[in-house]
Amino acid sequence: MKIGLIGLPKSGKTTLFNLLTGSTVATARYDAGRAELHTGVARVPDPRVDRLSALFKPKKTTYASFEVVDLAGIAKGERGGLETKEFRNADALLHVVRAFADEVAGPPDPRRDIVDLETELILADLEVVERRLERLEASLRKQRKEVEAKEQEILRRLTSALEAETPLRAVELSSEEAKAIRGFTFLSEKPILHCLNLDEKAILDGPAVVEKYGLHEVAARPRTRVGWVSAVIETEVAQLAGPEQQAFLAELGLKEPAIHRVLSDCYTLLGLISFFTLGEDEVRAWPIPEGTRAQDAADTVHSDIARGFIRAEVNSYDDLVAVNGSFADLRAKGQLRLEGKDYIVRDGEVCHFRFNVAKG
Ligand SMILES: Nc1nc2c(ncn2[C@@H]2O[C@H](COP(=O)(O)OP(=O)(O)O)[C@@H](O)[C@H]2O)c(=O)[nH]1
Ligand SMILES: [Mg+2]
Repeated sequence: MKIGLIGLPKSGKTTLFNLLTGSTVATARYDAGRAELHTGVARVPDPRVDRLSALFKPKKTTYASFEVVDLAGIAKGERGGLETKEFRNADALLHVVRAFADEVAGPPDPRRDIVDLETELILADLEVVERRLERLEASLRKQRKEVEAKEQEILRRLTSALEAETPLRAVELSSEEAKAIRGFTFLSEKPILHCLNLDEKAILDGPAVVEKYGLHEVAARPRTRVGWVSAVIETEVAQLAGPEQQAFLAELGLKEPAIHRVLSDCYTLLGLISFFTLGEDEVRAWPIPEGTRAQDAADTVHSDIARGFIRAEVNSYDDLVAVNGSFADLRAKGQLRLEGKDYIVRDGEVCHFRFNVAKG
């Protein structure tokens, strides 16, 4: 899974990238801020993983993670920059929106910046659709092919949506239609998190950004979330640990680092849930799309386990914690279930896969 950071130059993308991935890429106060491309891995904090790790004391603890790409800033009318394959390959977009005053760019206007970015995404998609429609028309004039006629029909629908300034993520498509257009990797189809980057002095406005900046309509759109962070102060928070960090957070009026929420927002936006595997070697959270079958969940661990899948031993996180990690107790209480390959794994379940590896 891959998240693409997007937004105007100087909105705080690289600052947020460093926070998300624990990197230390230089942020740009004065340069053009455009010739950049960094990738890193963000760990998704999960108190359940911490608890399981404390119970089972494995050699290694692995959190769910996703890849983050920090790209060049995209200013209004600069959608050429959206053509990079990193944008196209992203599973979701994290739009960093400046909500702090900047001496050059002036007072912030998050609503304007959100509308402008969405417009760029929509126009970029419209160009792709129109180009394809021209070719389809030419081809259909020569010879009518059913597949192409069908594609033309779908693309015409998309054109009217885009012309009405509706992002494609808000257009309802059948799974067949969605499949037919997947290859285009439309930008306005990707789920998006508009993350307002607040001035450190305004951090307590965080929970009220939707009201303060008039973003109700934006927040209500499908596969769209509005969140917030104050990237510079969060960088200071991240440099502290334990009681010192707690004390600093309390001083700021925060319960936990805001970046934790940004990470779980991204996770939710991607439609991901976690299942856990436990062992002496490793306690690990695995991200899977909601609605994943047990055999496909096994495949994220190892393709051999999926191929030789027999059964999954499944229990809930809560049940396991309630008996302090004793599988004997779980079994005695009938809370350890055996499930087949089509079982739909739910968030927070612990899975142990039984499999055999066929020879030959
Ligand atoms: N006051 C304030 N300044 C910020 C914040 N986040 C980023 N900046 C500043 O904005 C400038 C540009 O940040 P950078 O992360 O390089 O932006 P990018 O061009 O979007 O990658 C830097 O000087 C940052 O210190 C913030 O939350 N508050
Ligand atoms: Mg940058």
